[in-house]
Amino acid sequence: MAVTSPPLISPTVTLANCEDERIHQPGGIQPHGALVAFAGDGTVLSRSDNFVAHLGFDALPGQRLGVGELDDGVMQMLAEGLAADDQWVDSTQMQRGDTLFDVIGHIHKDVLYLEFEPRALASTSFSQMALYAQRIISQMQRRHDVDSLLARVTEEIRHLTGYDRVMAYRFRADLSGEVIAEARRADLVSYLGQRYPASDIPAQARLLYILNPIRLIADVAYQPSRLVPALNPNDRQPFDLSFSTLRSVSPIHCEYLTNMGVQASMSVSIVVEGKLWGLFSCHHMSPKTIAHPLRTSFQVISQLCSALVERLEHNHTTQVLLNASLAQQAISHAARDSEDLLAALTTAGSNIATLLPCEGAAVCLAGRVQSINGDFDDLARSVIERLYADPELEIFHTEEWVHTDLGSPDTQYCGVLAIRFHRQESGWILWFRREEVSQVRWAGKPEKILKVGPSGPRLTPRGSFEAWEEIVRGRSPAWSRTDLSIAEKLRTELVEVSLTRAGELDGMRQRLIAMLGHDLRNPLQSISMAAQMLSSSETRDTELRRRISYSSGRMERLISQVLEMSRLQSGLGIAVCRVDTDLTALVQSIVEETTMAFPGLTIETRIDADINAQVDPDRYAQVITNLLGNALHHGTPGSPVQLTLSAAPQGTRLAVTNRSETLPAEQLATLFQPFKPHTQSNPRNRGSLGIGLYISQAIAAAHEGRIEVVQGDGVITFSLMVPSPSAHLQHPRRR
Ligand code: BLA
Repeated sequence: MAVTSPPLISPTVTLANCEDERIHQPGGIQPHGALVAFAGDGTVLSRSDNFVAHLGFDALPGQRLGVGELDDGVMQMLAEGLAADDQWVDSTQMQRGDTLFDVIGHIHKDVLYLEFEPRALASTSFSQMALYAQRIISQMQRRHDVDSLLARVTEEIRHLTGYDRVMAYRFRADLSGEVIAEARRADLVSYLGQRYPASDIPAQARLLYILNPIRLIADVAYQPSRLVPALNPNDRQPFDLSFSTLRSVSPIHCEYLTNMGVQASMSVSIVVEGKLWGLFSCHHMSPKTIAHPLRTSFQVISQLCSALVERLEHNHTTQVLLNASLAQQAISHAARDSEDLLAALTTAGSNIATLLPCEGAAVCLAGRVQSINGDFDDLARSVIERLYADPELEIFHTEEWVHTDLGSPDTQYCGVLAIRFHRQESGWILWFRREEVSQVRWAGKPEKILKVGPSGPRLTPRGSFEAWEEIVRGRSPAWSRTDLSIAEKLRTELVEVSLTRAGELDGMRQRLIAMLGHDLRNPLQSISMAAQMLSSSETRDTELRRRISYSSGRMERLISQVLEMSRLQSGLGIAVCRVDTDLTALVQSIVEETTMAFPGLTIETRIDADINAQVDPDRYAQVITNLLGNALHHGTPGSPVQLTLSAAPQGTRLAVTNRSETLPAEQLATLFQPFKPHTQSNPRNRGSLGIGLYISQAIAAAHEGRIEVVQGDGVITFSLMVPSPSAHLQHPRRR
């Protein structure tokens, strides 16, 4: 049956289907050798149309080849192959007339292929070559870094093979690549350091180069020899030449090489951890092949090189991970032992900014932000605000964070790596990297040109490879896989620390409630007895009345604080009902009430007139009472307390200032935490639970505001900031 041959390549290769070119089924081979394909029973399925020209006899489909045609060695190799499985590869030599052929056999998808390559005349003595290869190999093992290893190997490969230019080419994360080592003929311009776009080696080619690490183009101007017949009669498919050494290569790639001024090429893959890490690319300015044994040596060198690169990279990663793990252990210890997680993570020495290469970092927890090595508060808040939207997100990284509203462009931090370690308390760690302006030397402007040719529109390789410089802005150095795994490890660790702490806190709460139940019973009983006495005696004992109302009021506050605390810790949050409130009047009335309740206390006020705001008046009052109460209990006795209320377009600010001893940093850091150990030690505040500020901060947060504390010059100021509902918020909302 007549079979029409498929075209040697797909008829059109366009922008869209460039990666679809079936380079493993080109329908033909390069003509510097000949190919014959056999079925499992030893009969010929197909052969290249130059077979007779090379071998002097034909291999007719359906027939077997005999001893008159192939010599004994090849016949024996063929017989062994036909008896073997799919993994079979072998090679031998055959003399026919004046020509010595390398005969290379392999099986792929049930087809046995024999390829005949005439040996170029002036090939070096192979024993000499073997010695040489051995020398290269022993030299390679002495290299301790990837760059110097590849520099050495490219030199040696050029020596071994005689190509005009030998390059080591490494793929980057975006699959563009870079020439990282080069050995070349003195008169050629250097390509070292040049960048080539990913599309220069399309995906299907990269995939094929992992399977078959070696390919050779003897002369880019070749006319392919077709396989006849073109389809395998057994499955009606074109022959799969993935492992053929003579495979006809993509004409687009030949055009590419021609544009580069190259006439012959060879490349050998560098495969690391199963991935195409890079390749050795060899160019020759005139047609060139190298003999099969030499190619095999090159392949062995390249395989060894791959193994060494893998080992060197692995050693490097191991060292980095080991250092990080020591630093991380120190951080975790500090986090476990400290009362204040935020402080533990940001304290100088072993802090999280030392864990990864970065310019600075920030830790956020429960609405507080602590920056390291700079001021990242606003940036951290804006990042979290955006990440917050995705509840599943646990780790995030980018090299191109865009934040036009923050900072001037020259201090831009484009690199952000963030981990979420505490869901309920919105606990995040962020690392920042500054923009790295890089100059990329592309080999020619990396654009593909769509040309309409005889076979329709298709993508063409660029016509010029003259260096074309691009300034890349707005990107930081990339976060490596190692960086990400260090961050992820810390995240897991901190999630665990947070859970343990939550468990401890829960235990503490249980104990507290038990204690309260016990401790409140006695005063309650005595109050009720006193009240009974009062009513029975009908004495107008004002002192007794005042005591009763003071004690019961305090107990009421304690009880409601405990209830609120328990609500907060169960994640129920603080309920607020915001209404239009005359804040000026509200604050004034609370100041008056407090002054009456504590006659010894002087409150100096500066309350701006006519301030209205959307707040929950009861909750707002609760915060003021708490702040004034703190000033009374912790301030220098007898000194006045200042209270100011002011408004700005962004919102309102209420500040309470009192004289006080300077609080140590550790105490300052834990002020807003519940159950602070130092609360109990203050004789003027005995019986306080130390949860007032914790609740006040939660109330502020429920108003989308916050309480801030500053101290200095013997005074301490707590400010309650409540933003106007329209003001832009730069921090995440608590849920
Ligand atoms: C193949 N492209 C290749 C190969 C290399 C490169 C090394 C392997 C074949 C060989 O050994 O020659 C690219 N060669 C380079 C680069 C350097 C080099 C980057 O020396 C740098 C120094 N190429 C294009 C376009 C397309 C394209 C536009 O520029 C497709 C539309 C395709 N390149 C392409 C294809 C192959 C290829 C299809 C596979 C060739 C084959 O194996 O059949």
